[in-house]
Amino acid sequence: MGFTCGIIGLPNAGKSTIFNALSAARAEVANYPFCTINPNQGIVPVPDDRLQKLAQLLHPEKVTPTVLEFWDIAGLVKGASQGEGLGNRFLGHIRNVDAVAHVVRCFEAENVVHVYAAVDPRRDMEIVQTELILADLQTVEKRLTKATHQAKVGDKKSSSEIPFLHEVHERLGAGLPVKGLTLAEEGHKILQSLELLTAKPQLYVANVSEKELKERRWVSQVEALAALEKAPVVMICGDLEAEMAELAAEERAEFLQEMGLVESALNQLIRVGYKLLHLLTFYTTVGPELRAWTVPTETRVPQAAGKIHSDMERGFIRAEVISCQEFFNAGSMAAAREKGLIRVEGKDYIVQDGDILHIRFHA
Ligand SMILES: Nc1nc2c(ncn2[C@@H]2O[C@H](COP(=O)(O)OP(=O)(O)OP(=O)(O)O)[C@@H](O)[C@H]2O)c(=O)[nH]1
Ligand SMILES: [Mg+2]
Repeated sequence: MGFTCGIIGLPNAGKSTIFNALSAARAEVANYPFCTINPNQGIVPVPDDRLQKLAQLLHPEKVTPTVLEFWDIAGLVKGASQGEGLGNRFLGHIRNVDAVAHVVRCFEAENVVHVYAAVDPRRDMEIVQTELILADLQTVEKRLTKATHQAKVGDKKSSSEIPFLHEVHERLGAGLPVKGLTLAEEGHKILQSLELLTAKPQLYVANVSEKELKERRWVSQVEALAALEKAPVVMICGDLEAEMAELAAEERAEFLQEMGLVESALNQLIRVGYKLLHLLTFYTTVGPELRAWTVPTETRVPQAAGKIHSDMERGFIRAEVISCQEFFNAGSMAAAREKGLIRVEGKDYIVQDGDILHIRFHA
């Protein structure tokens, strides 16, 4: 199962433009609100310098990067939580993602309608945030009504939920996202089962023009609001990235150089999204294939092995482990082995970002 990042925002913020550039999947790009009726899904490889370096040293026949899935979600409007626009459909789709990339329009374009007249990132962000909070309030209220009812007929579990639900309700009622609320452990379990929208990790994408890239008139507004929730901001020139996505790899590198950029903003978006999800990468070399894998931080090695094959988790014996960095220093597996750099770890070992794993298991 992969990890998913939903792209949300107001209509005409540039979500599909960015999604298209990201995935080469063909979501409709049009100057028309709601051109995205179905959520479009796209899978993108996670840019990874270590994997490239490993490939140079190991000469595998095949190199497989790890991926992140992006969903292009229909635009949200004021009143979505009450069913306005594509309200419920919108909210249903976003419940299924692991993280949210919120695209904020920071570009002026006479030919691209803004649903609320002029460019105003602060207002736009507040509209979206308010809708998410209202939707969460509904979810919590529904659950509260149910729990209160069941508590009355003597259900202990339901009555123990009530104080937590009130806490969550109070926070949302104050106009704040659930994320950042500290609850007792029991409360966190209840939170998880509620799948609240404002509990999801969120990053902001400021979709800017080339002019705004230099002037930062609106971007600073986005950064100020994002800072309040400690959310990262990525600046993207949507139409420029879309153009770049059409280019061949070499031409793209030239284009970047001309623009004075080190990497495309899309790469940055993918990496920030990956970090936001608290994911880490480990590597395996099995036969001719060098492969990168993704697991959440704090994953133990048998569960990590289970990503590769369920047999490996079930029959797990031990893992041979070396960090990429140590491997790079040694220069080859043979040298690493000679220097005793390859550790043997048991089932309680917690996988670290950049580990190269060799799993021993009973078939
Ligand atoms: N000038 C300019 N136009 C852009 C930029 N990004 C997107 N657009 C244009 O804005 C229009 C809408 O872009 P979309 O990507 O379809 O917007 P969306 O957020 O997916 O909109 P909905 O799916 O309707 O919610 C298109 O005509 C794009 O070409 C940008 O950075 N600069
Ligand atoms: Mg769209």
